[in-house]
Amino acid sequence: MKLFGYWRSSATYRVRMALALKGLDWAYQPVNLLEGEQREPAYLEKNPAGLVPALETDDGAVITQSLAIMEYLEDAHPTPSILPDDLAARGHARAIAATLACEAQPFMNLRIQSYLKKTLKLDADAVTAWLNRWPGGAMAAAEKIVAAHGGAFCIGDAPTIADCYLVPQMYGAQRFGVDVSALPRLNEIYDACIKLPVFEKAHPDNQPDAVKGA
Ligand SMILES: N[C@@H](CCC(=O)N[C@@H](CS)C(=O)NCC(=O)O)C(=O)O
Repeated sequence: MKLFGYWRSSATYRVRMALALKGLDWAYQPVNLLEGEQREPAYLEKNPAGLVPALETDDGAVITQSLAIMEYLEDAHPTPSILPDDLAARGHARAIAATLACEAQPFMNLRIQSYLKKTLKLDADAVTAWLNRWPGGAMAAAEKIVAAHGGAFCIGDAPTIADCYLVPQMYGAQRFGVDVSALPRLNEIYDACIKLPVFEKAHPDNQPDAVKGA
């Protein structure tokens, strides 16, 4: 399997975490977002949306969208599962993943940030307020789901797909100045996850294209 991604991309980080939980080997093909490589014709053939990640399977299929990649990994390699056993808990885990994927992260994406700053000419304070309103609001909703259904991790006492979405979202929130101080459960689980050896290789700083001090 080959993962097309970028070291600091939260969506790529999610997939690296799922691959780690499943103990799968994968090759890495960096796509430099700051150089615009995601918009080059060769990459657009793989992912017409011009976004990372994309996963090329051993059969040569290319799957895009982190949620679809996660479901592919779960179907192709069911054990160990990244979903809870209980059906309602599965639903909650997927709800956290979707809340962060659909309602939080898109507002932090490079092209959206670039539009806010360069086209709409919002200053730094206005951008920070925007980020706290939208991703911050979605993260507050995720906090409530976790408070109702979580344990040592987002759902239950083992990491699931929900944690694969939470950790990169918290990492991105710290980078972009989203105030997460009022989200105690998300902070606890983030701290627990980043200490787990299984996730070490997935961390942005440990990718071959990581830029030190960036
Ligand atoms: N919904 C997509 C989001 C992917 C996404 O937003 N990728 C970002 C990096 S985290 C990207 O490639 N941005 C490039 C750009 O904005 O030009 C997924 O979950 O895979």
